Amino acid sequence: MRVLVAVIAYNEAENLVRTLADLKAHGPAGIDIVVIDNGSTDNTKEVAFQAGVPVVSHFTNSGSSMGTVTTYFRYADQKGYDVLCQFDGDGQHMASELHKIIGPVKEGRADYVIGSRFLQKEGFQSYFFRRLGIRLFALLDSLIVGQKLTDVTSGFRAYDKKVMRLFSRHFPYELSDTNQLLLLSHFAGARLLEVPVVMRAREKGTSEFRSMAAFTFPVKGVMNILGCLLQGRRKIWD
Ligand SMILES: Nc1nc2c(ncn2[C@@H]2O[C@H](COP(=O)(O)OP(=O)(O)O)[C@@H](O)[C@H]2O)c(=O)[nH]1
Ligand SMILES: [Mg+2]
Repeated sequence: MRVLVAVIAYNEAENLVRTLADLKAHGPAGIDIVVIDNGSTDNTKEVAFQAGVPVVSHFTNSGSSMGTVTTYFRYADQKGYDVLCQFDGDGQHMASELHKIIGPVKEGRADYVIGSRFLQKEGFQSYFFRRLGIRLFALLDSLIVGQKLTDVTSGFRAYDKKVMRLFSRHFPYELSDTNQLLLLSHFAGARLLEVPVVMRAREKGTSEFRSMAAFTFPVKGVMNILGCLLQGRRKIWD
């Protein structure tokens, strides 16, 4: 099975050096890596080149990390990967934890795996207000999918081929939050699974949720959930 780890990065030159070194030293054997650079204005692209990792670079910044999601789905689908993982370029995710999200997809136990930092409550647990927002959306998403989810904004995820195709071919435009990813996958028939993982705090720079986005995030989230519910179930796997 061919596994692709898509490292998403926007102005992460400083953190990306360590992220790529960690992936090479502690990632599962045989994985391919690609950096999705969201129009960075620093040396992000050069850092990836120097590490010998292929880069897909947006000409301009798409406005949020979700812009990179559409790009990696298309890249992985076009190149025929069997498993695709999202991995943040800011160093919060740990290469040694990758097997936990890849395993269930490889073994055919799940189509969409979320690495949750709240299941074992070890490592970085995020900030109070962010946790509050995550709780609200975890509750709403859990009610809709009929399954308990805890870390619904987690960027540490693995998808199988069907989910890759779903977003690459049926939703080839930019999505605006993870509620959409989860609900549209669920409505299409994906089996979701959360597994416990450990994350670290970001070392340099700030999160995209620590500015105005902290206020727009809940509003956008509720609108996105309503939008997904209006679209309803669409069996568009095949
Ligand atoms: N802020 C921001 N991050 C982006 C963007 N595109 C990709 N990313 C990457 O998305 C990942 C997660 O972003 P981050 O702000 O750390 O969000 P958080 O970890 O959920 O708090 C990081 O690796 C960023 O470099 C973007 O347009 N804005
Ligand atoms: Mg982060």
